[in-house]
Amino acid sequence: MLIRSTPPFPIAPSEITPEAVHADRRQFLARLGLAGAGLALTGCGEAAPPAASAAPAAAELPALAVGQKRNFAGDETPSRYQDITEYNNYYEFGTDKSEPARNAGSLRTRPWTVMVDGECEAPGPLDLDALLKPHALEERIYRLRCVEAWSMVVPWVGFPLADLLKRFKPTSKAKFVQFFSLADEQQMPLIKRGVLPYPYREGLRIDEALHPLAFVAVGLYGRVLPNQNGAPIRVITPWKYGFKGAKSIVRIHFTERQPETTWNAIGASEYGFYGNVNPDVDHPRWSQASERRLGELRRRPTLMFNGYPEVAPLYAGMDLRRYY
Ligand SMILES: Nc1nc2c(c(=O)[nH]1)N[C@H]1C(S)=C(S)[C@@H](COP(=O)(O)O)O[C@H]1N2
Ligand SMILES: [Mo]
Repeated sequence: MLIRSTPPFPIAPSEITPEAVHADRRQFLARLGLAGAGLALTGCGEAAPPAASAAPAAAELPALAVGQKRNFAGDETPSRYQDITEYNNYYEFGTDKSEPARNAGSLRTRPWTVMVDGECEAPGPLDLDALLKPHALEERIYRLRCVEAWSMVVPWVGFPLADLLKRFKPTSKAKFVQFFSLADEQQMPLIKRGVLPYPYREGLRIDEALHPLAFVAVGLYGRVLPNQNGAPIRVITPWKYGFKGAKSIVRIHFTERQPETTWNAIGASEYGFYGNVNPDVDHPRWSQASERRLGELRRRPTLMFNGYPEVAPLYAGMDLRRYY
């Protein structure tokens, strides 16, 4: 007999059979050419330091008019510009951390259109410049913690995600919002080879997306976002693992059902839909208790919600070991 407690949200990770997860994972590794090689794709927390490479120097990117500046990382020092822009995860441009900086020069960020659809009263395609126009830019220094157990501190430039989403008037049925990255094989070398199921997509519960910490980034260190960091527009949810923040967004989709997300589809046991940073819930293949901060020698303890406890009420009453 199947006894079901009513889950607060559909399709809990635990409802997916381990067999399905393993099959997915094998297929995924096969696509990467890694099956049987005994290679872990992620968890490369001890990868080589960023190589000096072709990333444009900060001074080459246009400066942004930044108003308010706020530090959400306590006394922690922002990571070096070079580390932030030459050590990236952007699989459309390569799976090695140094590849996005070398390959993302082919990304054209204008003209750029964002399609907004689903459960909202004001859908439609929006030209990026029209989309950005009403928003005053601010700087927010946030920690960024990758699920692979490395981290950095980034001075993002952008504006609250809630301010953007409210403009589209989500309906009462909009329980979730999904973000799609560009998937253009002309501009992105790895789309055709299918390293991930593209387009890269991510999603948030609507109340998470409307939380004041959820941010839209269009720049860093006072300048336009380098392509490898997700230009021209990306999502940042600092209390979640980095994979929750889709880069180079071309579509925003409001939906009633929990949407499919790229990493969760590949391996739900490894990459939960929630993706909240949690030192007590280990990845099946490594501990999440500590992290390697780029530019530092000693590991740091990982903080619950990445040091943003103000998001805890979003998860009141939820078992964070089950919904991870
Ligand atoms: N489209 C897309 N978005 C993405 C990724 C990706 O591969 N493709 N990687 C994610 C992961 S795993 C992380 S840790 C962050 C890294 O952002 P950064 O390179 O700006 O540090 O981007 C996220 N967004
Ligand atoms: Mo990540």
